[in-house]
Amino acid sequence: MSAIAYIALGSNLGHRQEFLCRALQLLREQPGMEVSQVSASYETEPVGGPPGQGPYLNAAAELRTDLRPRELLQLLLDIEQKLGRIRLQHFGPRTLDLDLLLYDNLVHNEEDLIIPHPRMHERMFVLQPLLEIAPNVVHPVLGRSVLELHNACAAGAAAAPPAHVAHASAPASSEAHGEPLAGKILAPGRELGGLRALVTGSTSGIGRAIALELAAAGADVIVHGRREDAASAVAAQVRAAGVPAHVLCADLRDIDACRQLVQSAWAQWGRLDIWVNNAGADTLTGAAAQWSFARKWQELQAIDVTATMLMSREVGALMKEAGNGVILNMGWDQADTGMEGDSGQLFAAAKGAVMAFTRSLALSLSPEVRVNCLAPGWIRTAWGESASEAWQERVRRETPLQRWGTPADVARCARWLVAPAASYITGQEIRINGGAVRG
Ligand code: PH2
Ligand code: MG
Ligand code: MG
Repeated sequence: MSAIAYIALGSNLGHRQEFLCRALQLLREQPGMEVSQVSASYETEPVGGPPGQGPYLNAAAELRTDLRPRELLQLLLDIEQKLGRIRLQHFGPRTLDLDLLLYDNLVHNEEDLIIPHPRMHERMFVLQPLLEIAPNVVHPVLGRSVLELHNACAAGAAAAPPAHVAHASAPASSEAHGEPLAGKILAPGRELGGLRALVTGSTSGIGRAIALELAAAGADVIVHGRREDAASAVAAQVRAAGVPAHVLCADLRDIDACRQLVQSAWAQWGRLDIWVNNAGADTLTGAAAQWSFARKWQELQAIDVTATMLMSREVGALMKEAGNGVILNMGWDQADTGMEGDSGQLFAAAKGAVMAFTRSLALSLSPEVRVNCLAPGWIRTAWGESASEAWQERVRRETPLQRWGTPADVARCARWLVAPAASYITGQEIRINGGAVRG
């Protein structure tokens, strides 16, 4: 018979998110174990331990398991060992800490295994992530829900310690017990903290907005473009958000360059969690506006379609093997309904292919990797800036929200779709078009 257990994950050494992801992956590989929910990761202030240690990344997970409590504890210890945690110093910095918080309604009190975890109710770094996945679960000793415990802890009114642990040996630490806001959340808006992302075509427009939005959410970002100078300027803006950035240049019309980009990006940080296929051919502005229909199509097919497919497959296979990842593609809101004129024909063919590809790739890469597609409508980028008054009028007329979209409108949606908050969303298209309903 399967039990529901909740665990806390923490890391404050090395690439913290990677340790949390790898621990979850090892749990998923365990027979008789399902990792049924995972919270976002929270950057938290270290509680106790030696001075000068860096902030923790904390998360919580829900497990459905056939393992008995002791077997589960042993598995958690084995995974900590495997991922290199060395218990040198009590409460000292660690690459990975896995704590068993709750196991059904079990109350268990032995020196080396206390359930519920004796300090869970006084630690924001446990309660905040747990709140996301188990707000209504009741603490079997305190008789209060996780939501109630969280609110009490946030208000600084830590609940009385559970009766069954009152006599348990206290940890030899400098931690002040019952200290309000123990392990407070340092950066609540950084739901992508520790995740590594690459955004193709992120030197301008929608791609740049997405790169900066992911950085604002805490992700490390690789900026890709064709030109080093433009990419470096965006990378500097990414770093200004307080996260690492890197630049990779590649001409995506070259299929070898596509593969090379994925491999270099993966090697850069040892893995990638988020890949955004934003790059697209601009056939509307500059010299390209005068190209023949056939030449425009060649360019769109190479960059929007072929590069997206090849890179998604390449990075998707690596992500699937690593056990997690998110891919986001760029479609177009009028691909399904059609739009008159050369551009309508060209974009419908290119972006319709990307949207159809997205659905099949999502099926191929499930359940480890999520694949979705944004379908922007009239977004004011380079072309929108210079479009004629007639176009400006048409955009207003066609758009219930009566304005152009902005790159930031698209980027905010991208930020949500790649985050753990969207963990049940795959194979979907989201139109970001101010409400236009066509067809
Ligand atoms: N774990 C500890 C000690 N202190 N502080 C934070 N913020 N997060 C933790 O996971 C943590 C801690 C001992 O396990
Ligand atoms: Mg701990
Ligand atoms: Mg522990």
